[in-house]
Amino acid sequence: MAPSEEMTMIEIKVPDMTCGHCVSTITKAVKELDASAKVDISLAEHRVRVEGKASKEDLFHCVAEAGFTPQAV
Ligand SMILES: [Cu+2]
Repeated sequence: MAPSEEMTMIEIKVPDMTCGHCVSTITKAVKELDASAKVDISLAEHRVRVEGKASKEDLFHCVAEAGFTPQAV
């Protein structure tokens, strides 16, 4: 198999993400962590889905640093 960059899909819950401003803050924070990440957020479900190279631990840390409370799904 040819070597390739590993992309993983990580899903977390962020209950204190409550408006469009929170969504843009989190999106920006994740993009700073991994510029190539695909970020898909459902505000209604308080769900953040990230497809990229960051680990779940990195993502939790990043969302917490942005001022939110990440939770495992
Ligand atoms: Cu908000």
